[in-house]
This record gives sequence, C-alpha cells and structure tokens, in this order.
Amino acid sequence: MRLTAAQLAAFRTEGFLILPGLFSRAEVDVLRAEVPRLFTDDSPANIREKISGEVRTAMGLHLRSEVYARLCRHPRFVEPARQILGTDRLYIQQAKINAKVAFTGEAWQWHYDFATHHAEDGVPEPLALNLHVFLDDVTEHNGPLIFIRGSHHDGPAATALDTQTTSYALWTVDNETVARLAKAGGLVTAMGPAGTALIFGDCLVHGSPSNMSPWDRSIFSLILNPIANAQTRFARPDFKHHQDFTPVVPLADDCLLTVPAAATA
Ligand SMILES: O=C(O)CCC(=O)C(=O)O
Repeated sequence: MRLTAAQLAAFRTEGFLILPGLFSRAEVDVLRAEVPRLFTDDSPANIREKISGEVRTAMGLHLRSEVYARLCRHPRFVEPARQILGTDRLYIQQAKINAKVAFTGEAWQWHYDFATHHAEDGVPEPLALNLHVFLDDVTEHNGPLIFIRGSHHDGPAATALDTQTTSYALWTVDNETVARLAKAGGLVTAMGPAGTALIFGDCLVHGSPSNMSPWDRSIFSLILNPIANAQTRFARPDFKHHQDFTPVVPLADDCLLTVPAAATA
C-alpha cells in the first residue's frame, strides 16, 4: 500500500492522517477475538484504570499474540511508515491496545509521544510514528482522540510528568500551550467505524476525554521508530519500549485472515 502525494502532503501539513476502512470488518473481527484472552492475562503489561480497575492499556501485544504479531508487520501499516520515514529499517517500539471501557474509561491528557520517548528512553529525534486501528466504532461520545492540527510544527513543547491524573504516568503539555496551539491550528476529532486507521507523528499534541458513554472504545496502537533513532536508555520494561531492534518486514496483505487456528487457541 502506498500513500498518495496528497496524503503525504496532508500528513506533513496537519501532522496526522485518518484512513477510513483501512482494515476490513473480517480483519477487525480477527483482532477483536483476541482481546478477551489478552485482557484476562495476569501480566504486568496489562495496566489498569485508577478508579475502575478495568484494563486501560494492554502492552507488548506482538509478543503475546500471533494475531497482533502479524498486525505489527502488516503491509498497510509498515509500507506507509517506510514511505513517510524514508527508510526500511524500522523496529517495533511499542504495540498495545488502549481500551476505554464504557462508563469508566479514563482520559489521556494532552501530550505528544516524543516527550515520553525522549525523557524516559533517550530516543534522540521525534521521528517515531504512531499507527492506530479502531477495534470499535469511535464516535464523539466514547472518548475519541483529539489532535491539535499542525501542532508538530511548533517542535517539542515543554512538558511535565503527571503521575497523578491516571494510573499511567505521562509527560503532559500545559493548558497555556494547548490553548495557543489549538487557537492556531484547531482541533480535529478522529472518529470512524471499526477498521479506520490513524497515523500521527511524535510531536503532534493530542489527548482524549474519558468515556462516559455506554459504548466501549478500544484502539490498537503500534509505534514504529527508525533503528538509527533507537532508544539509548533502557530503564522502562520491554513492553513499554521493545528492546529488539530487528527491522520489521511486511507480511502478505491477507496475513490477518490466514492465522492458523492453533495460534489463537
Ligand atoms: O487511546 C487514547 O485515547 C490515547 C492514545 C494516545 O494518546 C497515544 O497512543 O499516544
């Protein structure tokens, strides 16, 4: 799969792409079928919400599931990432599902990913890409991501580590900066049916509100980073930043539909 010149230009200008229907309903069904097993694992890679105790984020998925190992090597993710970054030498930095369970899923504060990648892992440059696929329909009601259009042009904003708001410590951007960037670029809510994909860059400021609705909202997120820009600090667990810098090689386009039954039992 190749992005068009118009998509590449939009990515550079706005900092993100929304790709409706990138994955089919049949592919989403394969991805969703793995979720109950993964969420009931007694694993430190399943991080729970502060209030409800429901799974907030389930990490390290490419090591815990053949289906998600394949998704991380899916050509509809890997080829656009190679195209944007201009290199075939990318590694899987992180693979997770952010669940936002109906009524209780908590917010992700305003942040950009490079703040964490740099401060925690010593990633030198803001090159990593975050590639999402919606596992549920995402609407204005169930805690969608909100992007600040063009905020990546401002470069890495000042951040502070917030260990209080949720169970997941995050380097966050202050309200004054958010207000300035939002007035300049506007906010875009990333919505669409299950199977919709997103690609956004490491300096794009984004966040998402809590899920007050009666509808679950799960989104898979893959971070791919150039091997030449790999982490230089190794303090975080492997499930937060994978320490194997083997180049990711794309599989066949139908790889999610050919998973042997034994691999999902
Ligand atoms: O799942 C969400 O709502 C937030 C995800 C996010 O901020 C991220 O992947 O960096």
